[in-house]
Amino acid sequence: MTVSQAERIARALDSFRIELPSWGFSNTGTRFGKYLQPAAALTIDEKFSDAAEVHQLTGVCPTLALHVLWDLPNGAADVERIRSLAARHGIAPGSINPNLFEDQHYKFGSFGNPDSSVRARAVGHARDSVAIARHLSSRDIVLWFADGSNYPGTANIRQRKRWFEENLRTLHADVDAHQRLLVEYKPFEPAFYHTDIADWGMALAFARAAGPRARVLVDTGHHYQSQNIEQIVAWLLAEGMLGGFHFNDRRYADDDLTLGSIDPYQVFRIFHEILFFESETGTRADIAYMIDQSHNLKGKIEAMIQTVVHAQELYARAALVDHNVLAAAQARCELVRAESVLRDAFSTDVRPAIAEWRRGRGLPADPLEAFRHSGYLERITALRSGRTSATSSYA
Ligand code: RM4
Ligand code: MN
Ligand code: MN
Repeated sequence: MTVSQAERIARALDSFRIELPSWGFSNTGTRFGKYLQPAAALTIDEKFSDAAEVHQLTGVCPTLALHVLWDLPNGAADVERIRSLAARHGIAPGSINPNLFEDQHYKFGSFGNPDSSVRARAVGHARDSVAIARHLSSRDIVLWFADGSNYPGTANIRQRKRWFEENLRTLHADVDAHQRLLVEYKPFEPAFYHTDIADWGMALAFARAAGPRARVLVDTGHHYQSQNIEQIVAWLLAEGMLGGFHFNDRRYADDDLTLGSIDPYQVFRIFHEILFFESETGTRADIAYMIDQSHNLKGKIEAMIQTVVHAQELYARAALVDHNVLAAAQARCELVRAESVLRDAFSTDVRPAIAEWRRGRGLPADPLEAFRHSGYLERITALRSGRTSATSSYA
């Protein structure tokens, strides 16, 4: 590793921040059941505490994504409580996630429900979420909809599209100049015939229909098998419409596995497209990098640290791509040379350089080891065990 490579890595990591999900610290499971962990967070206080532990060891996770129903069950009335927890733990509230899929009213949809009173209720909840975000100085409101249908002929797809456009426009009118609406897509589940926002094209069309403060959110687990995700990322960047990511990995469906655990090269290629865009345009892409993982079997905090460390390694490797050599090889159609530029960067062991970067910032060189020796897990296990989980989960 040359000095200039180490500097490139340091520069890249200096500006790479990752948001943690509050729901990733609580007891979640599969649709078949949950294996409860004695150390899992039950309260929002505990979620902030766990996030602070991850941030303290990694130094790059200053924000916590919040789910309105789970973390602010009383809506705006809980804002003060969240504010004081954020101050106490040194973790700022991150993206605000409305919940439009658990309420019994949403059986046939939320923004796309044929019943106008249910649509109004859904928009009302989303507007409350925008207000909560404003009170918490959170920038992004992440919109994920379970809306869809299970059988052919049972839903008017074009009519639902119109309702979505209408409702997104209404919601967008509430968004102030510092906020953004991030529209997430997902091909299937819980709906198994059609999903109202099934792919990036639909999310892009809806974001454009909503208004200028709306962008697309790419959840890396929300694609069909073998989909070229980095091409989607490149297109959204070119269109100025990439707002953020939900990091996770998948083997089969929306598995919510650890980022890069199945296909690290895929994550590397996504990061490469972003960094290539930034160096070509001389601009910084305004992207919110967020984790959306629920660890069923792994220890929650340990898995979160592992994810952050892994994301940093893949980002650092992507930062090693020599864009000048790559552009020249692409222009001359030197295929093997061009591909090798990526492979060489991907094959580089960046861990010593990252450890150095951490040491230089007063962080533990190996956050996972540091966590295992911190005594935090033993402390919270003793404090938290013996209680029964009262939190709901979507899984
Ligand atoms: C979805 C999607 C959303 C998350 C919900 C609970 O699959 O990934 O981001 O909020 O799950
Ligand atoms: Mn997601
Ligand atoms: Mn998901």
